[in-house]
Amino acid sequence: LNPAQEKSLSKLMSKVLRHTPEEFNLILDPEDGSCSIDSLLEALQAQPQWPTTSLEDVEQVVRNSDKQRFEIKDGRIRTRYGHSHDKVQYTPGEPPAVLYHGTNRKALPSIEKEGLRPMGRQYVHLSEGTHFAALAGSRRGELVILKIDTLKAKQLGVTFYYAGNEVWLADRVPVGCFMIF
Ligand code: HQG
Repeated sequence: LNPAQEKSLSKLMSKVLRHTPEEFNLILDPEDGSCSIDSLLEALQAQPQWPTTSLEDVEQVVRNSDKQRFEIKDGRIRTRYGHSHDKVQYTPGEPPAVLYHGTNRKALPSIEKEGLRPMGRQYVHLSEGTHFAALAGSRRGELVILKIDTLKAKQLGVTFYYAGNEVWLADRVPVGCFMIF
């Protein structure tokens, strides 16, 4: 795959594994959101643009994903985060004292009023460093990075889940435990 094809296949795999598996006749494991690599390959190959997709192509996308979006284990594949579809189960974890969330200037008034909500996804996405937050927040306009005081959040009833590779998830982050970084 050339870089453009790789990006395009990565987007398709994200769509299948995060958002609309049923559209591709796939059923994901309700616990971890995984499916067998074989069934993913079959689903991809059924797409007009991807009839010859190979295991090597999928492995290339997984290996080169800048944010390590995918995980392959025991012949199965899943996305680590980002799901809008089923609520994948994560184990609650003990986050570092500070986490970051990247958003855009236009969303701020609403976030300052109602806190961070998952919006179209199952969880609010947070990160240990500012890099991931900056990538996320820059997609929709002027970047604003929020700094979350996780101890305060826990006192307000927030549970944090670790999705691996510096990414943390929460059902919500209420007002009173974050500020502009
Ligand atoms: C905002 C991508 C108004 C929130 C990214 C965000 C990330 C509110 C947007 C990952 C709000 C939701 C996740 C409120 C939150 N009022 N706006 N109360 N609460 N928001 O895409 O975190 O490349 O669902 O700030 O880079 O941006 O696809 O979440 O701007 O890593 O792997 O509502 O997905 O990764 O947007 O992105 P999203 P996100 P990939």
